[in-house]
Amino acid sequence: MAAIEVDKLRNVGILGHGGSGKTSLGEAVLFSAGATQRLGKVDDGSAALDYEPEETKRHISISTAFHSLKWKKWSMNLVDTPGYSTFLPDTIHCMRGFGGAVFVLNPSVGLRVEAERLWTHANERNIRRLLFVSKMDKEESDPTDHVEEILNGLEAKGVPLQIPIGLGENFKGVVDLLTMKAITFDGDSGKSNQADIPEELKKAAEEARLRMMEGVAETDDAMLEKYLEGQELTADEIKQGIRSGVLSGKLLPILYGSATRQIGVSQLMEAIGEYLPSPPEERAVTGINPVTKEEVTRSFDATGPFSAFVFKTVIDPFAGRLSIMRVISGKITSDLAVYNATRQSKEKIGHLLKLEGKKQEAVTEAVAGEVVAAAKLKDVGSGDTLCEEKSPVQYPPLVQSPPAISFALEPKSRADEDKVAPGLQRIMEEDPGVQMHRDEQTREFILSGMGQMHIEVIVEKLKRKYGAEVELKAPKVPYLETIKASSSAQGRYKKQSGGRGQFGDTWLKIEPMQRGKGFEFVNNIVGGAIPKNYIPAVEKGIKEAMASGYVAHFPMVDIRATLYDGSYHEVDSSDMAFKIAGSMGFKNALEKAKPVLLEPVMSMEVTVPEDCMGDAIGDLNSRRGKVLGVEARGHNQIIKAMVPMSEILRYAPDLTSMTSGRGEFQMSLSHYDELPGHMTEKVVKESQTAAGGNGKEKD
Ligand SMILES: Nc1nc2c(ncn2[C@@H]2O[C@H](COP(=O)(O)OP(=O)(O)OP(=O)(O)O)[C@@H](O)[C@H]2O)c(=O)[nH]1
Ligand SMILES: [Mg+2]
Repeated sequence: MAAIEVDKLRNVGILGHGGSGKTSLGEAVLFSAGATQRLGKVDDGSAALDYEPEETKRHISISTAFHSLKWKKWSMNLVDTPGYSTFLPDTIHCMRGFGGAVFVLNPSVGLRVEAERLWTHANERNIRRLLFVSKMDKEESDPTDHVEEILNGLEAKGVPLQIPIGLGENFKGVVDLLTMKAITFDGDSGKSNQADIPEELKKAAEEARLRMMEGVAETDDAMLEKYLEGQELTADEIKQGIRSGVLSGKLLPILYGSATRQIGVSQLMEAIGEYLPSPPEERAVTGINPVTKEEVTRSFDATGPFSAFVFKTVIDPFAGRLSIMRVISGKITSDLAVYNATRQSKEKIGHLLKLEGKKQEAVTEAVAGEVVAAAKLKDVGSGDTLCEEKSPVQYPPLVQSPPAISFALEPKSRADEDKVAPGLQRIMEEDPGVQMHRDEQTREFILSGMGQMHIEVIVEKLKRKYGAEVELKAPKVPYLETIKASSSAQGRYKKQSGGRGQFGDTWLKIEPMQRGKGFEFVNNIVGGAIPKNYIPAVEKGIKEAMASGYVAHFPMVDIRATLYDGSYHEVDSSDMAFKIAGSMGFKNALEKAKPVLLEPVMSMEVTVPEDCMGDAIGDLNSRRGKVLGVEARGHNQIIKAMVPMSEILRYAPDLTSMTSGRGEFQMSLSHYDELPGHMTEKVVKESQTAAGGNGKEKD
């Protein structure tokens, strides 16, 4: 295999809302480039990028897929991500694998909540983007103004590279504003012809070209001067201007097309090559040196010391566990000894594979910027950094999304029982949105995920891959707990028994933190009141106490705990004693800290026909919902609302009967709010019943 030319490499993600046409676009790109022999279709299950049985059955993407291709002088690695909110945790993690993306938009659908979320994440990760307005064969009115409006809302500066020729069924191609030529396509063959701009589009094309030049000129003083003096910018200048505008994140080129009809696909590929960054042009990645804790910044440089970030794990039926990583500096080879900076352990690389849809191809090396999978590593999980032991670096870990829905799982038979836990363990390695724990009291498996469909997918996978059949029981709301006041207390653990005693003594202050901040531990011990080596044990004790809650045994969050005093005993103190003292101190402090329950609140978008709107809003209000606004979309109304999860668990059948099956909704976890006081008792009772009716402490 020829060595890769890094400056010609484009790692491109495809991002956009659920069903916007990402996979279809990926398939069209692969087919145009000759990477697949026929055009894969989502609808008949033939897509190379949606190959898992759970995906082909539902015609949606559930897990991110990778495929490489060659196009002209460029090597591309396409990363097709899921778009439905239920499956976004995987998309968000996989954003660590690319620095450039095609954002797919359907203007008639507008900006969906999940698209907005992805946009924000892409901004945070400095992912450079092109906008592809897809499904133009379905757009019945000229989308250009609407696109601009959406982009204004996102505070993005769009520059048109094209205008569409024809709409809906008559969509034929695009006018290229750089060459001022009309590119039209023969039927659905993907073959195009170039001609002069049709008379009726000339004016619109001129205007759009001006908008493009204006946008480009604004990013560069010299060009702006030339432009304002009325001089034409050359094609090369415009291209260069767009490129630097995209690389600095200031410009968003807009292209139009149809994936299923293969219109505008090669134009998009050209734009990917011309305007999206090669790895060395992406922003360098900052981590820390795990030994000195100093910041370390690595650019995508193949000559640097090796480092890579594992952002996804796949359990392949044949190849075993695949750790999918992006090489950030240096190179990885198939016999390399590496250091896992996250787990502080050594690993030996064995088989290296490139992912081609569901297939893999063996490779002997991968250099900075490339995405590669290593098979059967000993102890590596998603979120780990691999590096050279003598130049260690640890990149920021993956952010976990809190689960939105929980069910109790019941194995169908005794034989299934033994397979459930190991099966779920492996599914959790692959899927960042899944969480599972065994409730000690009820001995139930509690499975948490991002939504109803997500849970169904997990159950199917559990059966297909691991032979475990389960039934789902009533969903549980993942409440949390926090405190509303600050307080201080002592935790003193002393035990004198036969031989060596146990002694640990801590003074803690606990205070509420802003919602979403999690947990912070502050060590304010001065003068060695507690020796340094016992401090981590105190923190561990506090964390354990937080995990088992106070009001109704739900995990506690948004608390800062400050250890400010204590004492120790030369002989009797130990990690164990300080862990218990930390936990006792925390529990003592809780008594005066006004602990309360927090409930998850969902952000909802309910689409209903006009005549059902009053009923739908009334119903949301009766569920303690807050309606934020209503928007018209064709004959439908979209109601945006915030509703506590406990009120909306069985919404689907109610909405169906309210709208005679014409309504639909999407929801995702928005935030946690304090549970109204009068409802606390009910939740406490439920948690006691779940714990066996005795209301005993969990720990
Ligand atoms: N008419 C038309 N239909 C399209 C086009 N692109 C995709 N579709 C259809 O839109 C539906 C969704 O397409 P997908 O490619 O699965 O969309 P996606 O964005 O990958 O969806 P998720 O990955 O599940 O978020 C399918 O029924 C496609 O056939 C297009 O350009 N024109
Ligand atoms: Mg898809």
